[in-house]
Amino acid sequence: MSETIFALSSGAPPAALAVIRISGKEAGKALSALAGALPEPRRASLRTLRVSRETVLDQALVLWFPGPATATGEDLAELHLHGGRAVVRAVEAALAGLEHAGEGQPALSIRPAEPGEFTRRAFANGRIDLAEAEGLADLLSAETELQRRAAIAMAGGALSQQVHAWRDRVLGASAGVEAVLDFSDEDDVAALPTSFYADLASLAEELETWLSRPRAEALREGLRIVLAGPPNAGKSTLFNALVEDEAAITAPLAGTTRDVLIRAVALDGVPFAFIDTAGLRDGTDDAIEAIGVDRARGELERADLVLWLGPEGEGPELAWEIDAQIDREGHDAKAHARHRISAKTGEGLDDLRRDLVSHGRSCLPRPGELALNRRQGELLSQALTGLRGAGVQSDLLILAEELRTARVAFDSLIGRATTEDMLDALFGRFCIGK
Ligand SMILES: Nc1nc2c(ncn2[C@@H]2O[C@H](COP(=O)(O)OP(=O)(O)OP(=O)(O)O)[C@@H](O)[C@H]2O)c(=O)[nH]1
Ligand SMILES: [Mg+2]
Repeated sequence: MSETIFALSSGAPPAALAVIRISGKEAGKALSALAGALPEPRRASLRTLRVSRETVLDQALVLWFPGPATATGEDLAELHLHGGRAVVRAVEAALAGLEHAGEGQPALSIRPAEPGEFTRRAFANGRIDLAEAEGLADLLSAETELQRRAAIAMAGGALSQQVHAWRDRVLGASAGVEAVLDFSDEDDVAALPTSFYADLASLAEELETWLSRPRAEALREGLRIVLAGPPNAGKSTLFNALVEDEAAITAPLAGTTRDVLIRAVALDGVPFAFIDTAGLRDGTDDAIEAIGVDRARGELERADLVLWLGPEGEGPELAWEIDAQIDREGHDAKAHARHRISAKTGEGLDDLRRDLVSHGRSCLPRPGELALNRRQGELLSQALTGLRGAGVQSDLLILAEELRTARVAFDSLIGRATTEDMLDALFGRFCIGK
């Protein structure tokens, strides 16, 4: 942790500008080794960067942020370079070279940063908590407007504030229990406040509401829409129409699709993952097709929604009944289809898309609404279990223990109690330079 790190924090060169960040105890020394005397803090200054008196690297805007009130909580420097590949490479090489003593320059403890290492330091130094770091990771990978809005709320600490508030309520309840336990040694008969159990119940209800909301993963990965039905139902043709690409092979041959094909598409800013599957049929003597059918069944189980193109009423529960290929002569119409479409002529497709978008909006977090990810959801469930246990407990020692469980879960949620594995997994999601 004591080493100073550096990395390109802007996108891949070439570009107009490239930003290299340097963070750590020796960031100031590294900056002045290249740019001369340290500039005024938090003010952009134009400098000539050099590795030696003769060798000019670039003309750059440099910024100096002395810690600890910085993004990482450490001394931090930024070099805004011309964004050419060779420029970036030369400056990176010069920074890496500072590891060795040079012309009147002692060796520095400096190295290239690992993925997410700047953010990890921000977390280690208490600049952001875990929920905020997760929000930041989502923000950087956000591709749709809905994802961006949810991530920005999380990164801004909205969930963290909520968790702190819940944690304080649990602490208050614990203090009440401790007080009674302390008094019980004396003659005075102490009791829990009259509203004690009602307060716990209302907190538990609040957590339940949060847990019942749509989860962040659906937002991140898109709503899983599986196209299913027997061979030749027209699944791949509809899939291609929905993803607007000839991604899947279609043919009059039954059993054309064997593998599972997934395409992520945003419709009206709502993220979907459309999934084409092998036609469902039993007793095929083609071993590969049989594997495809197994996979298709697996996808049905994981689907958020199934579009059923097979015989009416034979699809999974809650599947949307789709009457496909309605343009075909002698087409046998379904009696109660949610949509009648022809992927060939395009008939009915706009209605289907609109329906998907409005359904998607209803099962994804609403714009700006905080969505829990799996980790956060699990911890909140643990907290809820503790609270529910406490809510029916009259033995004060056990009650205190249940409340402690809830508190520990809240602590883990915001990262007061974490494991290295978990941190590796989270910060590994970031790119280098973040
Ligand atoms: N006229 C008409 N033909 C269609 C339509 N949709 C699909 N087809 C044709 O029906 C045949 C089967 O279509 P696919 O999309 O490959 O069917 P599938 O359900 O993916 O079939 P498998 O992959 O074998 O399970 C192809 O020849 C398509 O061109 C449609 O809306 N109208
Ligand atoms: Mg197919």
